[in-house]
Amino acid sequence: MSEPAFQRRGLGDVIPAPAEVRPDPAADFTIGEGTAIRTAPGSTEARRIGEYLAALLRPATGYALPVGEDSGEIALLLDPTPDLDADGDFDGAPDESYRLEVTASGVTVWAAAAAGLFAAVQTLRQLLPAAIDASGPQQGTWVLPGGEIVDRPRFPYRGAMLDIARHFFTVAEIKAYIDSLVQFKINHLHLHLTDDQGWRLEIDGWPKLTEVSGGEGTGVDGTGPGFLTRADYTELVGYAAERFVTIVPEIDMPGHVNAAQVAYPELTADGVAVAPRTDMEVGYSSLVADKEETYAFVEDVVREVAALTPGPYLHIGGDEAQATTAEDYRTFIQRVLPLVAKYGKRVVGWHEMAGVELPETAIAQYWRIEATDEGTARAAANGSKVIMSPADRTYLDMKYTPDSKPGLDWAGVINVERSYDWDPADRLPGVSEQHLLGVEAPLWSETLRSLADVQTMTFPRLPAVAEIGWSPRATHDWESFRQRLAAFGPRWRNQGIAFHASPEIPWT
Ligand code: TNX
Repeated sequence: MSEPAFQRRGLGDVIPAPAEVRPDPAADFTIGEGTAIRTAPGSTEARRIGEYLAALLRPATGYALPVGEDSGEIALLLDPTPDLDADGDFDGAPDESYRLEVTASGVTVWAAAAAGLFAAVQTLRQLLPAAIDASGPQQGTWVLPGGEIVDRPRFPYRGAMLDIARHFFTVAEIKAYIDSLVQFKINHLHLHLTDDQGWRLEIDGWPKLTEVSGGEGTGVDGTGPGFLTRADYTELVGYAAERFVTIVPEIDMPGHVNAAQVAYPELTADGVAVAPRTDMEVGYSSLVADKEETYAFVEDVVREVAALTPGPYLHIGGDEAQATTAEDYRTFIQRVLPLVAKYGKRVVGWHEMAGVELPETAIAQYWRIEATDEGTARAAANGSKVIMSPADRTYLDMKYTPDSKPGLDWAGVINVERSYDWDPADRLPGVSEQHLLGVEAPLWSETLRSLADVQTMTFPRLPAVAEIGWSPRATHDWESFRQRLAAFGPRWRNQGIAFHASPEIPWT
């Protein structure tokens, strides 16, 4: 009896679209019983990525897929000589470029750095039939389409954000989220750790932040309790790093601080305790700009978060500070910027922060729906980088349609085409390609209650933002994208990832 054939994939059937694709249908390679994985001699990183690839392929193939340095048809090699990175200048970000060649005798990946091998492995996974993502053995032939891919990212920063303040998600849930994101070459996860309804990271010396404001009854409608211990956070940062994801921690200030003020009344103007809040209102709480207690608190938090975070960034929020006067906002931000620098981190803030003069190392994250923003444009002109997260395109918490659930709709409803059909270099006057660090898709959690909710809002829109961040502009094509996206239906089902079956996509 012959084995049932799986649908053969095309070499370009990948999200994000690779920079260069040269198919050679005469050069298909079939992974078989005896296939082995060979990794760059002497590199523990390459070896680890080889094991990661083997672990992805073993369940569905049922093959042993041994990993070693001596022989193997699938080779993951480090080759520092050819600089595959288009301009090589990525703000010190790791080189994620790679070359992948499939011939009748095997697959070879070359990358200058381990991050590129990891990116190539994500491509390789997508080149196999969807059945590869099944959790148990599948009958069929595992054909990889022949030819060559040369690939590199357009922007060094391609992020997602998860709000664990309005609703807490556990370490296991956040790990699952990371695993779902890296398949689309997302390399930053911004964690919104604090807000009016909850404080989700344990801080040395300030135990009530999490004891009181991370406990039972916190979160929107009181349904999202929980917090990360320092050990939890460290575990997450390590898990992310193994997948070439940088965690960007956010402590939102001077607004969005009700939870902190519930725990520590000395952070309010009159020192009187405030009541916990579980509603969805914004813009009513503020740290006090002219009180020294404020800065003692902020310095302790910044020092601790910086010490726990190996990545270069620390996000200080700065959004929706309607309860802070303009003068106090300026005073506050100008006191906090040097604190972040003192503890060795590069500051990121929502673009309201750009209303204050910033050092050029500071990064502004644009989130609103207006067509212009003076502060962001000025910051860009002064050398600051910008992360593009326009709410009407990238906000994963917006509804897909007026009646879809969960979700909000203040920035409009966002279908897949809307999340795909825009370009970050055209979004704001004064902010063009060279000013951009990249793009990020934030997921706020006011209406989310489970990991399935997180996944449903993320997929299939996150892949659109991921492609905008990675793929060359010249590859941008909605018709091609929706066809490529259609193939993810069975992949997500096999992986147990919930998704919204958007009617725009011709799901297979
Ligand atoms: C605006 S975006 C906020 C958040 C809300 C979100 C809901 C931003 C910087 N602030 O406080 O959760 O809208 O979509």
